[in-house]
Amino acid sequence: MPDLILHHYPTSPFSEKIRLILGYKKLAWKSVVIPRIMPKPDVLALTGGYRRTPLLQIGADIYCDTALICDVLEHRQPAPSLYPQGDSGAIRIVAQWADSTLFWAAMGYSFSPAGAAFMFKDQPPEEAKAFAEDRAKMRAGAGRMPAADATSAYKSYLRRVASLVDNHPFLTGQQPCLADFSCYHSLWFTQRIPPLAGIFDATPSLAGWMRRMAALGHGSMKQFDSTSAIGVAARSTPVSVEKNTFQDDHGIALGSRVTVTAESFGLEPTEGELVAATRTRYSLRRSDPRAGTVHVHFPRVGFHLKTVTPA
Ligand SMILES: N[C@@H](CCC(=O)N[C@@H](CS)C(=O)NCC(=O)O)C(=O)O
Repeated sequence: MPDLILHHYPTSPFSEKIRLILGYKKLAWKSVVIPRIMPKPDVLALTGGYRRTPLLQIGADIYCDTALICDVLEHRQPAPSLYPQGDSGAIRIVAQWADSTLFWAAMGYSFSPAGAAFMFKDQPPEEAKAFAEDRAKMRAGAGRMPAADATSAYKSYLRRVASLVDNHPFLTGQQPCLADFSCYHSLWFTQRIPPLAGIFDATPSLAGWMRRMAALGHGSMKQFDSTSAIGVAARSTPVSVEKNTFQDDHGIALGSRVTVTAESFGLEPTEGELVAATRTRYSLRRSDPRAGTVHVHFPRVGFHLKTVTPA
């Protein structure tokens, strides 16, 4: 089976979600550390535009967005499952809430002046400036949640999550499920900023849960580099998607030239030929001078599909 190659960086919360799932499933993987701000030429050689973090590469297949990456990992290694009580809409709904609403409150709180000062304290001022400019551009004009509003919301959300772990070790019982990983990564990010970690004092049951989550580890990881990862793509053939059932919600035929763009931030489109559109994902075939022919996959939820109008 081709290797799992995760393109990520250490401080990325969504990457921590995936690293822990790799640990929970005891998977071996290769680690490519990518830049946290643009430019990211080696990422774009694989995705054709999408710049968010992380990406999962398996040969010449590139999986974007952690919602899809979780499905891919669950398929590759079904046990232990991300759905210990069976796949449930409720777990996916909580995970989606955590990856959006909880995440943005946590970021609004964590990037308050005290948090930002701590995060960039050992870096030259230009780093902080470049990071702020990159993220402002990535949000395409949408502001970050004001720190005070984010703090209020985050405190409420922490109480809600804590209430779920009052009576059992993980959110839904004895084993972690997808919702645990989605709720955890934002809190992990805050926990790493000591001047802000006092926010957890009001919800002590979270401490034990966070320790149990951290103890899942990151699986068996080997360092890799982006040039070698692009070489892997170039030498591989994407998995055939021809037999996939086509769900056409857009009136866009397979074989069309399309773009897929994230709905909310990081709006750089990926352009290619639509080779599959299943119930849950889009797959685009594209060619890159270095990576060769790759299939780039996106979840339907959270992404726009559009045809490219000929110039
Ligand atoms: N919905 C996306 C969100 C990913 C996301 O927001 N990642 C952050 C890092 S944790 C990001 O892309 N930041 C900008 C960047 O890395 O370029 C997912 O689940 O993968």
